[in-house]
Amino acid sequence: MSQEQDCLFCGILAGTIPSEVIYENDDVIAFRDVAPQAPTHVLVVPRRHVENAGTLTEEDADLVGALILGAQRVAELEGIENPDRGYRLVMNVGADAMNSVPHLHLHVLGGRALTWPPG
Ligand code: DGP
Repeated sequence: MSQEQDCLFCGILAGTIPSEVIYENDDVIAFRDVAPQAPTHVLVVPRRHVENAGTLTEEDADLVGALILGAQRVAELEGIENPDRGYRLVMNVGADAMNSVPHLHLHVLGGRALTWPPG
């Protein structure tokens, strides 16, 4: 698993920066966002350092699947998987999207009715 020096989420993955981990497997880790925007706000993060969705290549297709399946698992664990209610998955890419941490992550937001557009 690649680690980048000075990467916040690589630090969380290495255990040197604390976080509230709610799920992990060989490919991804999921922990609560430090500034939650909804009752459930969890970040699903690949163990391998990738900058963002804009830098993914065809070789990363399995990794993208692992992120989505990780998000499904998070939804189940958080009790927000009910398809009549649902939840939101978000990936921010770059400055215009206010992407603040340059290590790929999928936001899982739910537990209340969310507005659209987000702002
Ligand atoms: P983005 O804007 O998509 O790059 O989202 C980055 C998210 O990371 C943001 O919602 C806040 C969260 N975050 C930033 N620093 C920390 C931290 O140290 N711990 C945790 N758990 N989350 C963090």
